[in-house]
Amino acid sequence: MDPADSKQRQRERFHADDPAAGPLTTDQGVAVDHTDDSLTAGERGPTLMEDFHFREKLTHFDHERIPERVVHARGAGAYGYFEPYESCAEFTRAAFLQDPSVRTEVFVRFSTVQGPRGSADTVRDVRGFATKFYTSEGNYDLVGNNFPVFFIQDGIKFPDFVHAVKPEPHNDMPTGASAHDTLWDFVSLQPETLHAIMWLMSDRAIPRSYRMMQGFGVHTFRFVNAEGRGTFVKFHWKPRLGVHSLVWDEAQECQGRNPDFNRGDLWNAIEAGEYPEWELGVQLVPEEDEFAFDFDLLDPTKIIPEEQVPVRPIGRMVLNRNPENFFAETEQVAFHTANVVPGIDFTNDPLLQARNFSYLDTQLTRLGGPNFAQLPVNRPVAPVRTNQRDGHHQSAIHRGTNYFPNSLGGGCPAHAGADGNAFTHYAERVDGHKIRRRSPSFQDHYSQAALFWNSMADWERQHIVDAFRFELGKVDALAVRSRTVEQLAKVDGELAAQVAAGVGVPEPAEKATASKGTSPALSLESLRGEGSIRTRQIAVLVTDGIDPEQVASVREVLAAEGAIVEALAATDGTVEGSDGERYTVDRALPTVASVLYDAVLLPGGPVGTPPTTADPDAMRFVRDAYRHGKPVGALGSGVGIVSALEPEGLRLSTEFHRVVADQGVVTDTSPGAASEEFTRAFVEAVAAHRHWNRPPVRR
Ligand code: HDD
Repeated sequence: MDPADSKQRQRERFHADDPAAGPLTTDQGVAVDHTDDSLTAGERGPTLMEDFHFREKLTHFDHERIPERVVHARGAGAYGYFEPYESCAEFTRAAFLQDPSVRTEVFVRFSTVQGPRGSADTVRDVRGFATKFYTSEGNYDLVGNNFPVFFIQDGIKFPDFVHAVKPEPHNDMPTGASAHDTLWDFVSLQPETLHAIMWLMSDRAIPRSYRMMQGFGVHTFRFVNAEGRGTFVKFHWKPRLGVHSLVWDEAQECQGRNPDFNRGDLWNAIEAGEYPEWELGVQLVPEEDEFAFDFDLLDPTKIIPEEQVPVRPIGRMVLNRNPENFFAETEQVAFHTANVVPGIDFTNDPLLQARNFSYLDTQLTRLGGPNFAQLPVNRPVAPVRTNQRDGHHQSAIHRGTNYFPNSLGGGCPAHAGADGNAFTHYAERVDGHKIRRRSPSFQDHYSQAALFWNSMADWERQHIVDAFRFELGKVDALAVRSRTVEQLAKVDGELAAQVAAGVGVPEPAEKATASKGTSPALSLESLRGEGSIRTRQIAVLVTDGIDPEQVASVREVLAAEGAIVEALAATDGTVEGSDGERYTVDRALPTVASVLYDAVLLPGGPVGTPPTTADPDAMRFVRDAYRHGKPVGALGSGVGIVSALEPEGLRLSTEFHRVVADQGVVTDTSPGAASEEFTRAFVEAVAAHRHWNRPPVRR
């Protein structure tokens, strides 16, 4: 039996399938013959208190909701496994990092932070990336985000920060958005937010897919090996598919077209057997190098640039199973930074220290008492033997004694012996005065914000400027806009000037650019992944008269490369091909939009077919795809559709009967089946994800 299945087998014990035979019953098992009408005094009379079935049904329903998470309320989760590439015994004694042949099951929950449970997926926000490893030594939770830095340095500021970013207290607006006065008021007064704010304004805050984003443990943690030697460690998750993002205009449209864009993408990929995969990497810093950096390792607003300490890959995680019940699993899962296993320990990062208090505390309320570790998704696969008893929702019938030491229970459970695998806290020497003061080593808030800015490609910078202009443009208090721009001027003068010009405030006089070199690893340009087009959604716009051979020739290649191809037409049903046959349409254009696809292909009809510019939905589709930097392929008379957009600013270079690939627009006016050259160029354009070297298109 595969030990990696132990969590799945444990879950099966909790499946509650209705028995195949037998009638509907009450919670007490009494058969119910009629659940459609209440018990009333006469046909038109009042409902009777006596109706216990009515009362039980309504009472249960009335209590079906639990408090949503105060942050990260909206999420999507999946099960999978982790396996190390090799033993990490040199650095840590954590059992799940020792043996490449041992798989450890995991549950991962991705989330947005600001919005409530029912908010849209594609908002501008940090994404949570929380992993629960069900290890043989107990649960280990790596509760990370898709940014490597946080907005504040000390957890005592967390309520302030969250109050500022959440909807405003008087009117509960805006939902799922940071573009409002209170957040920017806080930012402008609290420069430690700036580095994370740069990430928030970048395309990292609008991921194309949970499967295409990085994860970070953020804090410096500590590995401890069997000899008790500590090594500082930062955790990185890197997606196999590369890191890809949406563009802001598209992300906003997606919020309406498909609010479940990211959770649906994760669910569908797993159902289709396209299991998302991440590599776990670590940056290791020997303890003697603690002070070798120009920032403090304990400061969670700082990264260790990868060029300074390379990320060492240590294993991979695959998500291969969707939950069976959203509430039972994804909603009730409880992560906690203090869920560590022997070999992984904390540092004195004041944000981490606060988190180690907060998660258990919040779960007591959210999950209604102290027994939530018994919920199937939270149960460790390692044996649990505690003297903790009673409390709300205790579902076990414990027998025997419940205190230590005892003789009446045979002394059980006893302390783990010296040779056992007990967790022993790292014996760090600590001494100092009690003070309430931020360490002077935490004071530089600008250098790494500048490092991030310096490391961006031109198009990434443009997107950052646009994001600042959008966000601050929604701020009513002009003083807040100005103060924020003044802060930006301490990061980079050019950035501040461009933002100032967009939001109607004066350019700051003082521009002390905190130039700090570059870290190429921060740019999305360096994170494209393996260049595959697997699971990319490609729309093929078809209409009557289409050349079926042309469609089939491209479709076959795209499908073989793992892309998901859908034929869209003005209406559902079928279209008539140029051969007189009818071909099935996958979706009607009015039910979808370009923002739901990664690329668009426009096949044509036989020689002489006029371009299909008539359908306004099709024209909008192509224009949006182009505007959002997406690959556009056109064949035969389909090229006519693309060229019809030229007056709108689209630059198109086509040559008669030749494949031309320019700025992600791939064309060939030849009739008949697509050439290999065309399909190769189109696949390459899709693999590149987006093309930013296009001139702007009129909106
Ligand atoms: Fe937190 C949830 C990640 C700082 C307090 N946090 C939560 C979740 C993630 C993170 C991914 C959702 C877990 C899930 O899916 O259930 N939080 C982070 C990261 C942080 C961070 C990466 C900084 C490095 N958090 C942070 C601080 C505090 C909290 C400083 C409080 C002092 N976080 C919470 C919480 C939540 C939470 C209030 C809400 C629901 C929950 O814990 O279970 O306790």
